[in-house]
Amino acid sequence: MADLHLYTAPTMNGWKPLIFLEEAELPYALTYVRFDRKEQKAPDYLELNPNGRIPTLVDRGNGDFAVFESAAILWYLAEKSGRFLPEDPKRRSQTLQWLFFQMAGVGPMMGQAMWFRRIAAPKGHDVPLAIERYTNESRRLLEVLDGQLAKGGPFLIGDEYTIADMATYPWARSHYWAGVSVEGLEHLQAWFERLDARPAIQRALQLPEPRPAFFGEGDVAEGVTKNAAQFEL
Ligand SMILES: N[C@@H](CCC(=O)N[C@@H](CS)C(=O)NCC(=O)O)C(=O)O
Repeated sequence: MADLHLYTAPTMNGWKPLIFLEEAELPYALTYVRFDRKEQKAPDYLELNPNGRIPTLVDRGNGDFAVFESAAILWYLAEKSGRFLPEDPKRRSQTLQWLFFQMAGVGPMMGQAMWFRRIAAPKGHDVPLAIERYTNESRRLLEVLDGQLAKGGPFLIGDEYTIADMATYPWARSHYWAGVSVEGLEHLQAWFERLDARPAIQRALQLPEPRPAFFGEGDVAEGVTKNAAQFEL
C-alpha cells in the first residue's frame, strides 16, 4: 500500500498536490471527496482537516500524519521527496514568496470571483459590485504574475520548476471560470502553454474526474449547473 494518501476533488486547490505527485511519480492512494455528499464536512474527515475542505494528505508512513492546506501539503511533499523546492536560501525564499502570493492573493480573489459568478449568480443572487471587485483584483494579480514571467521565466522563479508554479497554475489557468481576461498577458499565456504541455499536469487534471468547464472547454453550461448544485448559499 502507498504511504501517501490524498483526499481531494477536481478543483483548483485539489489539483495542486495531484500535480506534485504526478510530476514526482510518487505512489499514492486517492480518495475522491464528494462535495455533493458533503463528505468534506463529515466528522471523520474533519479529524484530518478541521477546515472541512480539500485537499488533505495523510502520510501513512509517518504515523498517519495529516496535512491540510494545499501549500502546506506541497511544502511537506517537497521536503519529503527533496523535489521542486530549491535548497539555495534565496531561491527557496523566492519560491515561498510566490507560493504565498498564490495562497493569499490569486486563490482568494479568483475564488470569490468564481463564487459570485458561477455559484451565487446562477442561483439568483447577482451581486455586480462583488463580481466587479473580485474580477478586477484577479486581473491585477494576473498582471503581477505576467510581470514576473516577463523577467525571462520560463517558470515563476526563473529556470526552476517549483511548487510555486504547481500552486499557481490551476488557479491562473482557470481564469475563464473566474471571468478574468488574460488578453495582453503574453508571458502568462506562454507559461500556460508550457505547463499545459507537461504530461504530469495533463494526468493530474483528469483526476479524480475531468472538469474541462473550468478552462472554458466542453459543455460549460452543464459544468456551471453541476458545480453550483454542490453548494448551498
Ligand atoms: N486554503 C485552503 C482552501 C481549500 C478550499 O477552499 N477547498 C475548496 C475546493 S478548491 C473546498 O474544499 N470547497 C468545499 C467547500 O467549500 O465546502 C487550501 O488551500 O487548501
